[in-house]
Amino acid sequence: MTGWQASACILCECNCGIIVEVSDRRLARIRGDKNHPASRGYTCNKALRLDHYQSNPHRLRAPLRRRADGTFEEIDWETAVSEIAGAFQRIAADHGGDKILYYGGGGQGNHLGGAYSGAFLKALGSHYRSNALAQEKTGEHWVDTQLYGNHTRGEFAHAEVSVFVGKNPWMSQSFPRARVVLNEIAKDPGRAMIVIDPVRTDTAKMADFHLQVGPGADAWCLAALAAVLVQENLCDEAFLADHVTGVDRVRAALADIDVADYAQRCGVEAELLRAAAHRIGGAASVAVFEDLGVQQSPNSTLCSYLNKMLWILTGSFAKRGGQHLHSTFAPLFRLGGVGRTPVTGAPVIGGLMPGNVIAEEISTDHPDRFRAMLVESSNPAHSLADSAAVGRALGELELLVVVDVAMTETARLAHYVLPAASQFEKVEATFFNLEFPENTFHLRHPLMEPLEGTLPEPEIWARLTRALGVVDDAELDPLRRAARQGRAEFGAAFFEALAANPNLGKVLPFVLYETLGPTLPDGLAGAAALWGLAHKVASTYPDAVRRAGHADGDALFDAVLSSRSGVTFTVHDYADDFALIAHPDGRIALEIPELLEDLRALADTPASRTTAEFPIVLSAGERRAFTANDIIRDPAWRARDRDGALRVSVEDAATLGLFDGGRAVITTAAGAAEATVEVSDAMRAGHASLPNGYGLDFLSADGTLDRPGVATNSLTSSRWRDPYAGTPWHKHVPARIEPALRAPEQAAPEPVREAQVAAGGPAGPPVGRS
Ligand SMILES: Nc1nc2c(c(=O)[nH]1)N[C@H]1C(S)=C(S)[C@@H](COP(=O)(O)OP(=O)(O)OC[C@H]3O[C@@H](n4cnc5c(=O)[nH]c(N)nc54)[C@H](O)[C@@H]3O)O[C@H]1N2
Ligand SMILES: Nc1nc2c(c(=O)[nH]1)N[C@H]1C(S)=C(S)[C@@H](COP(=O)(O)OP(=O)(O)OC[C@H]3O[C@@H](n4cnc5c(=O)[nH]c(N)nc54)[C@H](O)[C@@H]3O)O[C@H]1N2
Ligand code: SF4
Ligand SMILES: [Mo]
Repeated sequence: MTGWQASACILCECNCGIIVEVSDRRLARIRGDKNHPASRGYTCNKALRLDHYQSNPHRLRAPLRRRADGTFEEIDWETAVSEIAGAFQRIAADHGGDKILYYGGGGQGNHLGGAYSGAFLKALGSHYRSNALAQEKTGEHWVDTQLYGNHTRGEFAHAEVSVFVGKNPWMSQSFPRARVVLNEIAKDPGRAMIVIDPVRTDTAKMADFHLQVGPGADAWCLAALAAVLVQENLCDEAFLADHVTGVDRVRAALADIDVADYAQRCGVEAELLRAAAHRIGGAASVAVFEDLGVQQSPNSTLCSYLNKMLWILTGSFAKRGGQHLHSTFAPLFRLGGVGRTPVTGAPVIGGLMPGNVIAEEISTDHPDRFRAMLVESSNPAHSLADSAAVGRALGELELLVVVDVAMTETARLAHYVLPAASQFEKVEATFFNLEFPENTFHLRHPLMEPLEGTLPEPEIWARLTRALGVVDDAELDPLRRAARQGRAEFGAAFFEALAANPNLGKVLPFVLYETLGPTLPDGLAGAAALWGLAHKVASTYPDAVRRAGHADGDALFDAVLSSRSGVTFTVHDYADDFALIAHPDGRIALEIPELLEDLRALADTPASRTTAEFPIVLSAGERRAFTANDIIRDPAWRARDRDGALRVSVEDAATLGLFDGGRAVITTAAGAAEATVEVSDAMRAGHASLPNGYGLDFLSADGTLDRPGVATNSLTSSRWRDPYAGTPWHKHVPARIEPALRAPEQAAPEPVREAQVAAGGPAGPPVGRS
């Protein structure tokens, strides 16, 4: 295959469309794809370096089985599939299928595999699961569920006032064309940006109002903002009367707040805070984005609740530039109430247990402990709090199977490692479809054949599910025949087969892959599961799907298959927001009693959680220009910040005796690590930050092991978490920082790596980057 081909960047949830020139299996040249309906040619600096993912020397090339001495041997796929299926069946028979825990299911760019592993797990009777969303979004989801039953997204491209709470979109992106949109807001005197962040981030520098809160003090700041709205009559009373219930109790709680006192406690000048509240209250539209700065800090769930007050009290809903409910191609969370984990009784929200309790749910003699774990496209041994405890727990499992493209920290602990084809070698897609009024879905076609020895996940899961023997293959023959006849025939046969054998319903994606899959165009068999989803989408949002130009589910499925750059699958009217509220009365239910109690308790709660022993707040895992979770392992992909510097304030540097480029030791309750120091006037005194995605092992071509930067979760503790959602407080780790005693290490010179960057990189300036 040659020439420019459409695909997408896989480094954050935006999944910007790119076009790629492939040469010798490398992503030789990369540009933004102007035909992508959401990104329209935009990329950030990171997309151009994706070949460091594709051509990573750590790529797995054969299934691996661990020997008794801890080393691995290569085995063939047949052996791997039969042994793994057999081992899981034994665990299910001995202890029950619910003792098998599933972690992952997709990173920033790949969610198709997770659609199929679900069938394998269901067939085994496994239902407990977790992934990174339970390290960030489950608290917000719990709040969303009670308020309106769905996820919301701000329409920043048109919002008069954009509010970013613990969110640095200049670096972390997360909504379409983020830097273009931020520049437009900054340039337009009629619009405003409010940033709530202890750090003067690149986004904060562009803001009209930077509320530089003390770390962890957001609850007081947000409560005061909402209080000003209530106390100074800035609410949209007509909207509240028509569309919101439970307002009175909320209003009463906010009316009591001493704004000046709360402003002081959160470290923001009362006048600035009031001015920001008035800007919100006077705007025609307000959109709010909360992210890790609050989701991974104390009072996280309360903060999720409070920041939603800003747009609900001002009625910034169901109108251009406001906050919106939106369609989904496939939901990221399961519906239903809050469950409990078997050992610690931790909350299971949206079907996900907190990552922070996983080690405790394994390392115990409790009869209901997890015995086996399946990890797909995730690196929990590195990304979960308290890596040491997680590593020990994974080591105690009777069976650990990892599916990944690379030999990760987690894979090294596994009994079996299965090598997946990369995201550019198979059909892929994500379900990060979160926009309104127009929502898009992008099925990426393979750019090349899978690397020899690897398989796409849909094929891996089909082989494993087949090996379980839960479906009689002959039963699928009528469906195979119908699929060859046509889509309509297949649809009819499919529902007939389901009615006749409800067991097929348990393994639907598998059935679709086995029957419809072979009839799909070259290399797209893995898209078969989307047929069912396309029908679901068309029946859930019939008008919006038709407005987007798709007559029905089959038409939508065909459009998804044939469009190389992505399709718009729903086009909503603003009024549709009301219909997307899940509550039977169609109203937002503002009162959440537990959280109102917490709101009242703020008056008597100290904001600081540091101690004399650990006086500095460490943000463990900041997004920077060259971080991308654990997706790219080769440190050469970074054009700068190779060591992942520890950023400290000018004041702290002076007091602690730290200097730019020097080394510091960071000690927390969980552990200690050494980092290179960067003294930064963007940091507040008492606050320091380390980037995410560092401290990964990298074995270079010449066999030397490299592990630049700090693996942040060597410093985090699993008990340090939100009481409602169990989400970690990674952004708020009390720490002690001291100059390292030994001489600063010389940064290793890396001529070879620079050459690799050149080969993988240049494609002109990034489109859309200013
Ligand atoms: N470059 C890059 N982009 C990414 C990623 C990446 O790895 N690299 N990862 C993607 C993923 S998985 C995610 S979840 C998103 C996350 O995106 P963000 O949440 O924007 O990323 P962070 O930098 O982790 O945290 C955001 C901000 O929180 C601030 N913060 C720290 N403590 C506090 C506090 O107490 N209060 C407040 N208000 N703010 C605080 C930090 O200073 C930081 O600016 O980014 C996505 N985009
Ligand atoms: N201390 C601290 N910890 C954090 C955070 C923090 O800010 N601070 N952030 C948290 C957040 S928000 C997130 S999202 C998580 C992210 O942490 P994880 O959920 O562990 O995900 P990633 O780091 O993105 O790892 C993705 C894995 O997928 C693999 N992969 C890539 N492509 C494919 C493929 O096609 N198939 C398969 N099977 N595998 C593939 C990569 O090799 C990599 O191992 O980290 C969390 N942990
Ligand atoms: S914003 Fe940047 S990292 Fe995110 S998908 Fe787009 S190009 Fe990739
Ligand atoms: Mo994330």
